[in-house]
Amino acid sequence: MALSPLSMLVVIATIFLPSVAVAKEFVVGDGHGWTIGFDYAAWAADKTFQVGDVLVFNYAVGEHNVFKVNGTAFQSCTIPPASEALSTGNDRIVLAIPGRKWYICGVEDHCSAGQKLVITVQPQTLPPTLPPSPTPAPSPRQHRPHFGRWVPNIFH
Ligand SMILES: *[C@@H]1O[C@H](CO)[C@@H](O)[C@H](O)[C@H]1NC(C)=O
Ligand SMILES: [Cu+2]
Repeated sequence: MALSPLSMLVVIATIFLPSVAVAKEFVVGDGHGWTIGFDYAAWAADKTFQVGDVLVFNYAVGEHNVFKVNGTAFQSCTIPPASEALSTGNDRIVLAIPGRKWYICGVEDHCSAGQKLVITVQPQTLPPTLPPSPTPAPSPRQHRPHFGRWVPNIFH
């Protein structure tokens, strides 16, 4: 039985799809959002964060904000300059690099009151299975042969 081009596409997609890591979106605090009086350590405890996933911080504009800080500032609740704050009320952070990531609220004493989140971002566990795109070695520019002997440079 011959497969139509469309069927082939479906077959190929079916083979490759399960191996493509699907980026997840994490709404920090779920329905509670980014606020005080919520246990973000417990929230994060049962979750696995991977490169490519997205954190979404939801809060009323002006009531909170988001600073990405290092572990030291996280522990001591040292608030960075206001210019570094995310403050849209719907801040999306793409987790691009594996490792530990720390986020705090810089409004009043919210950080000390527990409005802080630390997560560990895992590298993508599933390596891409798509064949690597060929990277042809740069070929030196060839002199164009005379009429009748022209060969495309790309085949050299
Ligand atoms: C952590 O961040 C603070 C404030 O931004 C900075 O002063 C300090 O040097 C940083 N510490 C490390 C270990 O990077
Ligand atoms: Cu806050």
